[in-house]
Amino acid sequence: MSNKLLLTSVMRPFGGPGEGDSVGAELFHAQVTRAQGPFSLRQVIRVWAIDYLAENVEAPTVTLHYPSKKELIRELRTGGYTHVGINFVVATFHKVREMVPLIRRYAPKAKIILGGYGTVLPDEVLATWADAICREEGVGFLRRTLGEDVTRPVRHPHAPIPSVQVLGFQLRAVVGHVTAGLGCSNGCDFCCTSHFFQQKYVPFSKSGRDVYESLLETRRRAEEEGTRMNGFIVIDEDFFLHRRRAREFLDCVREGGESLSLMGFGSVRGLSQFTGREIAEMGFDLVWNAFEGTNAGYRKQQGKSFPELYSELKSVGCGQLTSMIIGFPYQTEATIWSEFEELMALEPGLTQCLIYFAFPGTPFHEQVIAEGRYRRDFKRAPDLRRWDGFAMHFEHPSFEKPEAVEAIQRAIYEEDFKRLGPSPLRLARVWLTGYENLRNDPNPLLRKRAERLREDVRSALPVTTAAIAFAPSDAVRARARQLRKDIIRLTGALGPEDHVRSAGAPAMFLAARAARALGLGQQPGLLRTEHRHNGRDGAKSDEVFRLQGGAAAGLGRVLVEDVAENLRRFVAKRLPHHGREDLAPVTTKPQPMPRSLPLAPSPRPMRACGLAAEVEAAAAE
Ligand code: B12
Ligand code: SF4
Repeated sequence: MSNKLLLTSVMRPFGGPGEGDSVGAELFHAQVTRAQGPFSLRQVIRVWAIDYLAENVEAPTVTLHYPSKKELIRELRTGGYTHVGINFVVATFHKVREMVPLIRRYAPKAKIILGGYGTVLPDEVLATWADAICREEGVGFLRRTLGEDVTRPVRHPHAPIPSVQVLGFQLRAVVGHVTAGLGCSNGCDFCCTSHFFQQKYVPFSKSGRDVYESLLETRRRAEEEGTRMNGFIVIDEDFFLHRRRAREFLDCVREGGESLSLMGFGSVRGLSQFTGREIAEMGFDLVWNAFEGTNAGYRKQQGKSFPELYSELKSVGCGQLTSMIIGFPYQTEATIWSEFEELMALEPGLTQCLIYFAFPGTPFHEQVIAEGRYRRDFKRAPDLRRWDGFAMHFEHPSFEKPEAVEAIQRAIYEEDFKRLGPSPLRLARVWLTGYENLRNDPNPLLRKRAERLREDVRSALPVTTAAIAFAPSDAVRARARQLRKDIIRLTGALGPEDHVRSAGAPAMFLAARAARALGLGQQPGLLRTEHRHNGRDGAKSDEVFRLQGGAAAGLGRVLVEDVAENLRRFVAKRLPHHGREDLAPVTTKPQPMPRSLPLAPSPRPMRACGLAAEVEAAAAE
């Protein structure tokens, strides 16, 4: 029988009882701008892992990004699949345990393959839920598993996501994506992806030209399909660390003469190898940079000082998403707040604060087990749903109650918002500075950048009106007023469209607040793509707006699903809820990164709880 492959993310809905409220399909809203209410940036991110896999095997393949249980069952029933691959992380392993019995029931002949960073869990926890486990670069693994040619080069898929939605306003443009490589050689003690690949870097793009041309190629395809692509995300743990490749990329951009708009990840160590102007020429408007903690002592923090680096980047219109970690053993409450002050002085456009925690396979995991530092309840039955950076798993020398760290984390997000305000305006301020400094620059590429930044800045005008009306503090209100004045002063008076949008923004704010409070339209929608199947090869660019859920995913269906889910949660809250499983090997035994588990000839036996879930699935039908 020839192979037919289904690749899927875990199922929606997210945020059910016992699940971390950060565990969803969005980066900004769930983790970064979570305290910013309706000002929060909304952008559902598809699971690029399954896009890379689908693009690079020969078998006909379907991908499902964020299906509901019903949608998954429909696909399994009708698809005739020989293999089903699931991407998951540790915090969504409970969803895998719900999905596997469905696969066994509705596609009983299909082999189940688990992949993604959830596979750092040991075989004794995972093996009964899978026929194969991929703990390496997945394209090679999947080709081997399907008996395909493993020597073909890896191709980048056309896998755009919707552009960011602000106050419910969705620009009809998409953002392109390229993963330049996996893993990282910096080897920070807690870092799952670095140790997943044994601190080695696995490049998908060996040259800067490949990165550049892949970006242009995905945009060309979007344009051919009649959709505007107004920026790109480059996934690579530390793009700038690969100096030769990044420099070649810069040469290509210079040669092309067009100002690109990019978001990417860069450590101080990597970024310090380039000047701010070079980073601006490459096209970076936003760089995710790790602040961690002043005394964290990681190699990646070495280079220019934070104030020097940030002011250099801001002066050319490059904003920062700055991530901080709390819960390091050296930190007391006072240390955390003084480090937070340093971070606030940098005025990042976006701030993320996570609690220090340990994934299996990392040196930090080994260390906390050796020191017996896991909290008692985590030793007995760890709640993997909270392996999300928003729960304190350890005893800490300076905090009698570990939960106190979680309270500080909440306070940090709130304080960040109260002081610096909505992120769209913080970023607009940086882009305005870039516009002001570069509009008469002798370098034509940077002058083009200035013009592009001017457009972005003007699109923030409506947000200033909403912020003046609904700011979390007087300081933020004053910032919003000043920004509005400066935008008008530097980029020109409001046109009729600006007036209409600015007048409508407070109403959009209230509508977004109500939808959130009622739990309506907050889940992602299903994106289904077909490859080498039914004459299709991937989704059309404008189909990706469905990911944003709400009206884009079919308002009637979304409302029915949301109301049913709200009711289910209302009932579930009133029932005793445990949610912890006996998964003690995760917190009691050191786990060096286990190896991949190839396909076994016959299915592995299901555990009792798997069968119970199967019965439940049948009942739910
Ligand atoms: C983009 C991203 C997201 C996006 C998209 C989610 C997604 N599932 O892709 C969003 C913002 C939604 C997200 C959310 C979360 N994320 Co996230 N995310 C990432 C990020 C930055 C990039 C992932 C990516 O797209 N890489 C590019 C693709 C091409 O590579 P890849 O994923 O590594 O896939 C390759 C292999 O791993 C393998 N593979 C992967 N899946 C499969 C499946 C099969 C069947 C096979 C055979 C192989 C295979 O093959 C691929 C090709 O080689 C990574 C960090 C990183 N740099 O990898 C974190 C990361 C995956 N996220 C992480 C976490 C913790 C989360 C959250 C729990 C955070 C939170 N606080 O809520 C949520 C969970 C959400 C959810 N529903 O699962 C952790 C996972 C750690 C772990 N061991 O569990 C990571 C590693 C970050 C970190 N360093 O801690 N995330
Ligand atoms: S620099 Fe970032 S990606 Fe690299 S090892 Fe450290 S935490 Fe991981």
